[in-house]
Amino acid sequence: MSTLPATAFVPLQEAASQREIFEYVLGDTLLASSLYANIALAGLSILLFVWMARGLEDPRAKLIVAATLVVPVVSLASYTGLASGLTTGILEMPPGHPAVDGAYVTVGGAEGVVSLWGRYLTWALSTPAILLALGLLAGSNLTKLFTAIVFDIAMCVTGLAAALTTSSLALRWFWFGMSCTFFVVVLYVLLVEWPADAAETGTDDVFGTLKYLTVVMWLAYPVVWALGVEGLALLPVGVTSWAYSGLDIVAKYVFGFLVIRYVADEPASVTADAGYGATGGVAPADD
Ligand code: RET
Repeated sequence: MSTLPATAFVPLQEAASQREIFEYVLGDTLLASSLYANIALAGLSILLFVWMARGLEDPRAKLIVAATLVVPVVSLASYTGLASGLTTGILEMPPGHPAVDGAYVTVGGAEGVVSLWGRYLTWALSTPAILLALGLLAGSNLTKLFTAIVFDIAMCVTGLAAALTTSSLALRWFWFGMSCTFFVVVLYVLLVEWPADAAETGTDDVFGTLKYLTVVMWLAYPVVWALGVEGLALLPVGVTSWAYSGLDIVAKYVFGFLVIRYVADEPASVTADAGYGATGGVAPADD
């Protein structure tokens, strides 16, 4: 008969079930309200935006509205996933992470940080829609639209990698740095390329407002990541979550309201020309 060494019986960390996480979230009023408030606001925004855009005829104006509508639609699904425990997890941080001595919680059999990782995943769907609406308003060409959107998706996916990496603290920050580098490309298009296009298109007034709103709000997201539970752990999970939720309210719903109000009031400045339906905005070849 062989005897196993005592270490073989050290209990392994168990994963918390979705139900345990769902109940944990409900029990933390600050955290729960940061999620449920956004579910309600996303639903109301969808209804309001559809109502505001009723009667629009032009296909390009409708495309801007459709892109803007994607944002609360994705948000509704995103926050439902977070609140239900489907896209929220309890993650054990790598050695040396500041949360280990303070921000750890025990949920079911798991001990770690409450990670609302579904946010980063769904940003990869909602932020391209925001950029599509902005680019169309500015009168961007396809090259700039593609560049902004691809680097934006890369920013979100590497942000997700930063949040989910548990092997090494240095690697978490390496992913964070990579995500910030991709963000710089998005900022360049927003601050340099599209303002020039908007001036030519004649939408520079509304684009100027939306550009500042977007740049100021978006810059705060990496700051919240760095200060929140997943970064330096200076903010507790409920405050981190509310910081993102508050930014989302302005960057998604207030933003969407301003876009649709402009398109509904002045559809002429964003109207498609005759070739739009046939070419989708791509110039036909000469031959
Ligand atoms: C992360 C962490 C890694 C570094 C950077 C980030 C930037 C996130 C941004 C998110 C914007 C989200 C919006 C959502 C609306 O639906 C991923 C936080 C640069 C800019 C506007």
